[in-house]
Amino acid sequence: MIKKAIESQKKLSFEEFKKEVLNDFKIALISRECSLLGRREVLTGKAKFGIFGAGKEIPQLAMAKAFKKGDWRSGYYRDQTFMMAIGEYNPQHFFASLYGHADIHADSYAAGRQMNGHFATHSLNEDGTWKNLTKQYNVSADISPTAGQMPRLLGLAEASKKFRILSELDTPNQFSNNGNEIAWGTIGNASTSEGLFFETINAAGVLQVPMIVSIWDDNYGISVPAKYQTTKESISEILKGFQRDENNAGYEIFVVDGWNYSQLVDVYNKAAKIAREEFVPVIIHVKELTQPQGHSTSGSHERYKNRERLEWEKEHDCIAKMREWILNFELEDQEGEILKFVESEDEIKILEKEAKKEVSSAKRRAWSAFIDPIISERKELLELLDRVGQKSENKIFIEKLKRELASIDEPIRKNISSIARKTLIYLRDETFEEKEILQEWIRNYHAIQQPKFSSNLYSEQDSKATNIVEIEPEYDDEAETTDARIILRDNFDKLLSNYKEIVIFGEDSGKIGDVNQGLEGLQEKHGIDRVYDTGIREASIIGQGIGMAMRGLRPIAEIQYLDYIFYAAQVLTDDLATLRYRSFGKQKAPLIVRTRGHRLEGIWHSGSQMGGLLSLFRGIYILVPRNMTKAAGFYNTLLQSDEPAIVIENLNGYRLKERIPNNLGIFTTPIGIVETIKEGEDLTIVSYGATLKLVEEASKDLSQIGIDVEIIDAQSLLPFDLNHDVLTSVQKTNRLVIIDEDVPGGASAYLLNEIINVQEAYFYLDSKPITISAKAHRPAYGTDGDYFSKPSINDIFEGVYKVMQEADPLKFKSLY
Ligand SMILES: Cc1ncc(C[n+]2csc(CCOP(=O)(O)OP(=O)(O)O)c2C)c(N)n1
Ligand SMILES: [Mg+2]
Repeated sequence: MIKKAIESQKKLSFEEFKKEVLNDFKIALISRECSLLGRREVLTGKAKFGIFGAGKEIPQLAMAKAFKKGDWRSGYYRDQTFMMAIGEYNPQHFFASLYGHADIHADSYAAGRQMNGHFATHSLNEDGTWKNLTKQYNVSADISPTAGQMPRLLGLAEASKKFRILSELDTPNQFSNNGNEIAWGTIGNASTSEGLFFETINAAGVLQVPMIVSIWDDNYGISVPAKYQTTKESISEILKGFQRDENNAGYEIFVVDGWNYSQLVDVYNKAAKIAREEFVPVIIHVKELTQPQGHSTSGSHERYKNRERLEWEKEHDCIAKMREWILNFELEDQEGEILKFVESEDEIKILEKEAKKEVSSAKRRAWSAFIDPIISERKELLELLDRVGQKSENKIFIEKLKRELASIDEPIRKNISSIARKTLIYLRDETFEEKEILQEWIRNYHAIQQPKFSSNLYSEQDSKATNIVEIEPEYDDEAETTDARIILRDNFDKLLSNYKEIVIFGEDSGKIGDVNQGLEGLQEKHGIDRVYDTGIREASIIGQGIGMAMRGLRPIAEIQYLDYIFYAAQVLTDDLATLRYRSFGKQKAPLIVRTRGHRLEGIWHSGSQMGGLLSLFRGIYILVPRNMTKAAGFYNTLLQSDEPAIVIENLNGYRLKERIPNNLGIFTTPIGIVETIKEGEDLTIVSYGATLKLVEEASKDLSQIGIDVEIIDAQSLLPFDLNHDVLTSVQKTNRLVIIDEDVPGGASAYLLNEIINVQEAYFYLDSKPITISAKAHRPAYGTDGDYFSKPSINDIFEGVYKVMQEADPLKFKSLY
């Protein structure tokens, strides 16, 4: 084994090998010391919460050795040693993130937005352009939900395959070197109980992508032991069916003890070779790990581990084991000389001392970088409050607030801001110059501090999707009308030709060209690697898209029906929607999700659950084109930008007739802009999607009795009406009705809030604004089910009529 380890070190001379081993050991010691001191920082109140990598150090050293520039990691909160070993993390950084230092230069992973232990590298330059990802280590930004890292991992691995086999893509480029990159996943043993783990494992086996999943097995998930987590208490045991053989592609599976440094180095080298060269996914089950400090700072493991287990963990602590190995290591060379890593234990003790010292001085540096600016902000405010107090009749109260702020040992910005704002309450009846200075100080303080916590939900670059200008569709004089799906199909054809980085995939998207044939014939034309079928697994379809988009491809992931998006909703809301925000704009995944919904019939085929999506998917654009030309225009817009979006096509619109534009692939539908599709004087109706057709029908009936409505198509729900065109309309009509087929209080309530609260249309209303929506239950099946569940033309007519009747009861007599 030792011989092998030496060979696998590429026959380094013993001195070099020794240096590397001791260097690795030192990294492990530093990492452990961080965990120990980190816990203390939480217990003494300097940090709020901590989750650390203690007990998992040694396998991460081995993984780091096999991890090359250009590779990607999608992992979880235990990987601090790996991050240190690849040089992307140091103790000062560790403490900065523990303190929640809201500065990207201090906490370069998340600018204080994430709990510690959530890692990320920077894929983007300051101006939002891509860095050369082949020249750096890449760590996709971690998320907290257990196994949430798995779907994205699949896409990161699949990207390598695309870069290797798609002849259209020239490599090497800034994203890939002929697809040589491995996507490395890490996951805790208990998290493998999640559906996302199994779904991803199956999908990667089908796809045969260069993915290596390490399972850090410490026998527990917080307090719950393997007996309650995993059949046979062994994940590698139950995954055996995935093992490849002569007849079938599958996985290579390794099982290794987490404290055995030399064996780990050997396994990781082998695994990397298989994944990189053969494109075979690999599982490494790393057993016998421990958790010497318990799960996190919020609890102690003595509560749920018995004495034997605690004893066992002490004996099998991977650092203790490596220490023992280093001490006892002896190798006889050809001349019969005994080679050793250390002459005596003292050398190890020196390393241990150095690690302690390094970590504690890094901690002090991180703390002062964190607290010093806050202290000087407090000082500035205290001086100002002093001046304000001198002038105010409420001096006593202001002095009290001042003392309160001054007495806080370790102030945070909340303390500063809230004392400043409370002071203003005492000054409300007074006027003097210092009060104005204080008001200005508070405004400035918030202008500086708020973006630290709220920026980068969407792109803030000039290239953002809402900046893409509208290009209208153009038509030849003799333009034919056709089934609308043809417009989509021919537009996708143009896009696939124009953008070599596009891949489109989903259930039935390949061979038959999707269930509504919007991709008909495109697999034949553009190849099975660009337009393709997937298994029925919505969450990992989205993961494929996220991972590939993070690596410079332009995936269009299809969710067959909007009703089934909830299988992927966790991935969309936790991963895609937060990516730009949680990485402080340093990572992006411009994924386009294509789906279809609205107005079909039945509990699971009516696709109108917009309110839920609007709440959960902030960070993703939500677009609801009323026809296929509009939809095609949205795809064209999105591909000119770099932000994620969901486009919800109209399920019953594919066979309706539309004219074919002559500028397919070019015309754009602007994002965040409404369209007035009928002008009118009496009342403004805002609606979207398939319901618009009913609104148009009802408006004809209304006009026959002298009610002239203006109809506005929202088109884009997130964001909505950036130009406030609805407000302009309400200023004219003074009445507002919002109509959709979502539940009461769903998307219609969202639109009402936008129009009344944000646009402040209430100033101009002469009637109560109303919403006309579906019933609270899911829509029943069939035409009657639809009629009695969703707003009908009668409902729309009567709803609008009632508003007019209340306004002018003499002219419009009650219907009932
Ligand atoms: C979806 C989800 N459920 C619950 C949690 C709370 N939680 C955080 S870590 C954890 C246990 C994970 O155990 P394991 O995967 O074995 O990793 P370990 O912490 O042992 O390394 C749980 C239940 C979570 N983060 N996400
Ligand atoms: Mg565990």
